[in-house]
Amino acid sequence: MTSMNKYLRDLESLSFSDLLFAVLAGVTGVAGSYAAAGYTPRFIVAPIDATVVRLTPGSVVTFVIQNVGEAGHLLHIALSFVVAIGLLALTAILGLYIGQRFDRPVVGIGLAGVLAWGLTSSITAQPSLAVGTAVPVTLWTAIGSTSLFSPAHDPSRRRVLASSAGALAFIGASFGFGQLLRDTETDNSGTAEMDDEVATLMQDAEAKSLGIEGDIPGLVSSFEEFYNVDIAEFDPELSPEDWSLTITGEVGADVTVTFDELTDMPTERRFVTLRCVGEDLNGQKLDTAVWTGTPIKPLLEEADPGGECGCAMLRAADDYFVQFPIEALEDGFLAWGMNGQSLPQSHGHPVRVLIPGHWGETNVKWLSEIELLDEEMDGYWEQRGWHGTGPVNTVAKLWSTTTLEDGSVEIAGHAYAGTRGVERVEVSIDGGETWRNAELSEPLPGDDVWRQWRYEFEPDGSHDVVVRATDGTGTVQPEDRSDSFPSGATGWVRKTVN
Ligand SMILES: Nc1nc2c(c(=O)[nH]1)N[C@H]1C(S)=C(S)[C@@H](COP(=O)(O)O)O[C@H]1N2
Ligand SMILES: [Mo]
Repeated sequence: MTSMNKYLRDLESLSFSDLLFAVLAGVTGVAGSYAAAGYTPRFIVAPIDATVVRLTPGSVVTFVIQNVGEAGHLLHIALSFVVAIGLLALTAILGLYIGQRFDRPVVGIGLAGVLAWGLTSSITAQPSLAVGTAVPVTLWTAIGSTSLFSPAHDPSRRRVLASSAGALAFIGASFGFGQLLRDTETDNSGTAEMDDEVATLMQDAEAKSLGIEGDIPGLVSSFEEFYNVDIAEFDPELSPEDWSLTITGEVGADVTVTFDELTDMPTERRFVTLRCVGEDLNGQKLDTAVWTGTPIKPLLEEADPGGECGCAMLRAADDYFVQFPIEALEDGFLAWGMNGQSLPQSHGHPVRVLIPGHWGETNVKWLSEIELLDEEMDGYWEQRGWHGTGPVNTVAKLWSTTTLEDGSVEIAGHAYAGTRGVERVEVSIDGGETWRNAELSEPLPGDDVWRQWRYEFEPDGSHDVVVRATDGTGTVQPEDRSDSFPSGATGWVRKTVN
């Protein structure tokens, strides 16, 4: 016990300069990892971030989505950086302490390097890339030790300045290097040639897009426009060779399909629209692409689903999971292409599923497993309070307002009602008193596609503009407003136009 106390007293004797060098070790260690791995799942912050996301209580996630919104992911990524820096700083502290305690600086320096390397390799499972972290940590522990064992012991201002400048230069260089890796490595899309059939569909969409003056997507969203919702900051990196899908659980027989087997199945191209349950009423998490893939039904039939609940859990390589009825899954489409290119990493490379007319969260990216269940279970978002596994709500967006050269006003947007289809969009310029039909784009082939609408009027002072859609069953989009949480936003989009 007494010796323990003695160690603790020694620990207290660690000076401000020790802490400074430890923090420099932590920060440059993270930078070194970035230089070696880029902004990929192999970067030390990535697995830490995945753990932070997994451990964050659902109520906190929901609060952040509702109150912080898009910037919310900055909170968990910042926390993950701090954790990574702190862990590496600890290895340096330990090295400094041991070196000082036993008067063996070299042992302490070596220890810090080995610990930093071991820690990074065990977190990232990348022993060789972990050297990128170990080197700067070792270096700063060494510099810290020399200052300790120098007679002056106290770092002069000049020394601190020089150290900080050195660290900054290192971080700068690492950043440049990591960025270079990021640019060269991550883009595994764009390998496939656009086939004729996709090209024809894209031309069809182009031809049917309304000539809208305002700056809004056409009937097909480009890769730059297409929204993204990911539970993880770092997308899984899967090559087609690594990928397979297993259908398991309450089945007659497990079925596993590889990428080559999948793409040998009958190939189709489909327009499909996706919409996130978490978006605002007039939000932009609503997009459409031409997807290349194959229907899931033959694979499901081969597995011969059983199970009491008639439901399935889908799982993905990023540990995402969602459960919904087999009935919806049966109409699913396994997609490996998007707008004529192989599926981009951020949209689920190499394979995702598309579930017609259902909220985005059922459209699992990086799909790895389908488990048929006996009992219903919550998925990732349902555990966090959302109800987003069913069919989408009907909505007409008002995405652009443009004053034309002749002084009239053009308003325009997109409308979507899942598999019910959009039959009509109406506009009121007097707050809902009177309604007029908007111009609608010709429907595209497919039973889960949005349409564009456009309306022009002569302004007369200020107008309370309202829009609403009617779906293919004749049901008008409900007027009652509700937030997106938990079941998707409802109500009519309104906007004051002067
Ligand atoms: N594996 C995985 N699949 C996922 C998600 C995810 O985070 N991980 N997000 C879901 C949600 S909430 C939505 S709205 C859509 C978004 O698809 P996109 O990013 O291709 O637009 O993907 C769904 N599929
Ligand atoms: Mo979503």
